[in-house]
Parts: sequence; C-alpha cells; structure tokens
Amino acid sequence: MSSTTRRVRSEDPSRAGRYGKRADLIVHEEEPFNAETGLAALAEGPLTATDAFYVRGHGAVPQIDPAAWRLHLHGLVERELDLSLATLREAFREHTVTATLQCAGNRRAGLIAVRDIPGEAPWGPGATGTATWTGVALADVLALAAPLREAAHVGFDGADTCPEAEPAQRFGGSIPLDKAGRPEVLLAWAMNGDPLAPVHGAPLRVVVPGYIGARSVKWLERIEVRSTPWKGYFQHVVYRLLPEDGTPGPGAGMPLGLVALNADVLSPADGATLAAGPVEVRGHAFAGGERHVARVDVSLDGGTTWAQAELLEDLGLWAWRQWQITVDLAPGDHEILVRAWDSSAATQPEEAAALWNPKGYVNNARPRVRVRAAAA
Ligand SMILES: Nc1nc2c(c(=O)[nH]1)N[C@H]1C(S)=C(S)[C@@H](COP(=O)(O)O)O[C@H]1N2
Ligand SMILES: [Mo]
Repeated sequence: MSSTTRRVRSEDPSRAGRYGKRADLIVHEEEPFNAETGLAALAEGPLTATDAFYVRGHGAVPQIDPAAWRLHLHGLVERELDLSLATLREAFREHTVTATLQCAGNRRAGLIAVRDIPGEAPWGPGATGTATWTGVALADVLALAAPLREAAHVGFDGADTCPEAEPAQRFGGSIPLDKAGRPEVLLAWAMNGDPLAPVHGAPLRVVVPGYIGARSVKWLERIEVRSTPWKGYFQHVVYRLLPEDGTPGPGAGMPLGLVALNADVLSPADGATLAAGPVEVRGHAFAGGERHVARVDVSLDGGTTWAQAELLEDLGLWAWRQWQITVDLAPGDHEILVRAWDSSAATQPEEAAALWNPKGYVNNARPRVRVRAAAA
C-alpha cells in the first residue's frame, strides 16, 4: 500500500530531534509537528518505541509548568475537583495499560489515491502505535466527583490552541460516561515507563483504549461531566464520517468513536525484491472497540484462496496483534493480500475506493503489498 503513500521526508532531522523523535519519522508538518512512524520502525516489535511513536497535533505544543498545573473537574457532579499532579498520584491507585493509539486519518493516503482530499495530510499507515501508559483510572477520579443522574458524557479540554478550528479553539472531545467508567481509560503521566514527553501531552493526557486517537486528549486541563457530547470543533465538525457527497459542518455525518478493524503488512516492504522461495510476511491487526483480532488471512491469488497467519504475542484487548506467515514465492511478481477478522466476525472491506469520504477517515481496506521474487 505504500505505493499509494506520498512520503514527505523531513529535510532537517534536527526538527524531529527537537521533539525527541528519531530521524526516520515521516514528517507531514513541521509546526505544529505531525509525523508518522515508518513501517520498518513499527516492525521492530509489538510495542512502539517512544522516539518512533507518531505525533498528531492540531496546535503548537503548549508550555505548561507542571508545578502550577491543576486538573479541574466540573459539570454534572456532586463535587468539583481541583487536583495537582502530586494529589493525583497520592490519592488514586496507579494503573498501567498496554494500548494502541490510532488516528482516524491513518492510511488516508490510500483514499487520496482514489480521489484527492485537498487540505488533509496524506498520512500513510504509520499514524498508529502501541505503548504502555501509566496513570490513574479516570473511573476513580469520577467516583470521587460523583456524577449526577443526568450525566451521560465526559468531556476533555486540552491546553493547546488550534488555529485550524473555526473559530480557533482548544482541542477537546468527549466519550460516553459508560466508557469513562471502565478501568482501561487512564489519565496518564507516563508512556513506555518514562515520564510523558511534552509532544505526547505532558504533564497529563487521557488514554481511551479502543477509541480513535482524537479522544485521547493531550495536555489535559479540564474534565467536564455533561449530558450531551462535546460541541467543540474536533468532535462536532471534524473527526466525523461524512457520506461521499457530504460537506463538513456542525453535526454533519456521524461522529467517529470506536476504532474500526484494520491491519497492515510491516514486511516485506511494498515494492521489495526478494529471493524466491520461503518468505516471511509479518504485520499487525487491530480490532478496536472491545473486539479482539480473531484471525488474519493471507492470499497470493487476489483472494481466491487464503492461508491463516499465526497470531503472535497477545498484548490484551486494547492493543494490536502482530502476526506472521511464511509463504512460498515462485520467481516473478506477486501481490500479498491480507484480511483480518475480529471477534464480531467482521472482516476488512475489499477496496479503499468503496470507503472514500471527504475528510479521509477510516481507511481500513485490506492491505496489499507487491513484491518481486528473483530466482536464486
Ligand atoms: N490536546 C490535544 N490532544 C490531542 C490532539 C491535539 O491536537 N491536541 N490530537 C489528537 C489526535 S487526532 C490523535 S490521533 C492523538 C495522537 O496522539 P500522539 O500525538 O501522542 O501520538 O492525540 C489526540 N489528542
Ligand atoms: Mo487523530
């Protein structure tokens, strides 16, 4: 699929370095910094190293003094809370969750290849990554605040100002109160065992496993318990799935929430030339929501026949599953086609063409890579 990905490489690796990132990130925008992980880096292991983890930001990284920082919780609650970082750490139990973050715009390049999407960055398949996140359960903090009977949604407000919004505003979003009460939803201060980096939301971010990345609000400053979903730009106008002929606008289309089943081939790379014979194919699949990856199939004949890949280490419900299969390639050109299945018996759509939408979200078409096997 990377044949359809337009790659924008950073000319100046120190730009990525400024945010603690490796020079092999594929940079879409220098400021605000937006960069995806290359497939080779994703292939390095089931967890994504922090210095290789993608960054999606709609505004500049805000300057926050952690000592002066407070989290304000208000709205439909019995008790408003103002919590310092120290209080959060002392008053609530620490939890660690392994979770995949996936941007709704992951693999947009595959939709742009179908028809252009002006004004949207051509993200390839690296706007996703898996890390361990450590913090407190949002549920425990909510329990102290005691939501009122009318409470139905929990909103998150970040400290960054986003000029692309109309009007310019802070980044925010909400999740249903039901989800907010689940133990996997964290207010996190650490990623992969290290203090959260500024670019990933320090001092505190939300991590909502199973939901699109946009709900995992960085630089969290305010939590609002509400009766209705968030009305801000990043939930009420964008990160919504429009019909093919739709126009973005307040409330248009459907809000995205649960991640859709997706998969990718991490190696061999698209366009690679390999020695004919046994070839190891590796990738990942992520079911999203509360579904798990049930099966991954690989076809070498355009989907007429399929073989099952082996599912590798199980990192739990909130993380992708890596997989692998050895296929035998005769000399010549081949297309490796993959489809994952989830625990609701859903599989991936056949073609990106059927998924095109005006903002370029949720391309979860079956991945394909083309390789040439050379006779020994
Ligand atoms: N405050 C704030 N939170 C945010 C964003 C943002 O721009 N501002 N981007 C969101 C989006 S769209 C995604 S996909 C994830 C990306 O998280 P990461 O940059 O840590 O990988 O953060 C989300 N949280
Ligand atoms: Mo995103």
